[in-house]
Amino acid sequence: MAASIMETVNSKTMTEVDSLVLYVRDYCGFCHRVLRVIDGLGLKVEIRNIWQSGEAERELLHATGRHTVPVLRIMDSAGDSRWLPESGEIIRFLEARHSGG
Ligand SMILES: N[C@@H](CCC(=O)N[C@@H](CS)C(=O)NCC(=O)O)C(=O)O
Repeated sequence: MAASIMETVNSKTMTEVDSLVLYVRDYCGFCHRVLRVIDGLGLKVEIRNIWQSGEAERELLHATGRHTVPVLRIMDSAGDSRWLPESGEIIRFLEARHSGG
């Protein structure tokens, strides 16, 4: 998993990775951990709450087959999405993106 994250970071310039979406729900400590990092780094990330949006829930379920959050969706300029589960991996990705790496 770690290698694939770094592949994502390294194989695309940051301008090619054009949008990030974080799937979360209420009462999720792991989600809050990621949200705090996003806030701290000042990153622009769209938040989709799967308990508040049936559409968001369906998107997540379709992509991952599970309701587990947080999951980061990395959408590139070609319209392709990569889905990154695991709060620790998401935080590493966001920190690498923030540092331009
Ligand atoms: N190892 C995962 C744990 C994520 C996790 O346990 N999320 C909880 C909410 S805090 C969840 O979505 N549980 C419901 C489920 O897995 O269906 C991570 O670090 O992101």
